[in-house]
Amino acid sequence: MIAFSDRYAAWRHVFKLDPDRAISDEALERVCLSGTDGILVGGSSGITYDNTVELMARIRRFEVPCALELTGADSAVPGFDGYFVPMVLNAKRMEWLVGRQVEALAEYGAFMPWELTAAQAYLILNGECTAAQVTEARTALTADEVLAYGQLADRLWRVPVLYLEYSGAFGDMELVRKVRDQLTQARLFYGGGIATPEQARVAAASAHTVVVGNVIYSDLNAALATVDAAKREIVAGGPA
Ligand code: 1GP
Repeated sequence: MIAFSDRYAAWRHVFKLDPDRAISDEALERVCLSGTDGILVGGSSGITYDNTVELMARIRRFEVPCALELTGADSAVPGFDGYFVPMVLNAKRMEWLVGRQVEALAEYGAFMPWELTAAQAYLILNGECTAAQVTEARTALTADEVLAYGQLADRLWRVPVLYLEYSGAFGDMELVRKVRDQLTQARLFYGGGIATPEQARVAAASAHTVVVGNVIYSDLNAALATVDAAKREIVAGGPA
């Protein structure tokens, strides 16, 4: 059996689906058969056990690997291929760094499938996005601070995934690349504003894994076009 860490280490492109947003069966089928490396299930608001389990069951009709970003005990749905537990490094509200995770572990720690679970250090860099508002993230960071957060996650805490979250806005790719280049063991996930093949290509050249979300709901064909663009960039000499 392939270890979960080996699986996501090979992801170049993933789609993120939000349990709180409607998607037709036809659109979901196209997403799942797109050739993407995985589906991440997660969102910043309105996530419940019921809408998470429903979306998982629909994705499960396809073979694509599917992981859950577990942001609260109430949406801890069994049956995913893997689980990411986000910890928002620059959240002002402590509960998003360690509070909710401790609450969830106090309840479900004994049942956690640890071999399928990875911590995800989140750095939210778009102050406008819902995740920034919910966590009251301190997003006005200098490049040096961003790099320092990267070191904290990668070297000090040895978190396996660092996620640069620009949700809704295309980020600073030069900075993303700098962060990736200093990582020693963590995988760099980048998400935010990817809506064209060219953006997917540039992001894939700057991060290990690119995450495409919103555009699935606004322009499905554009979303599907990001898959090849991201994966081709890697073949053409993207990050190892
Ligand atoms: C959101 O990082 C993901 O959590 C993807 O961002 O929705 O802007 O594509 P977009």
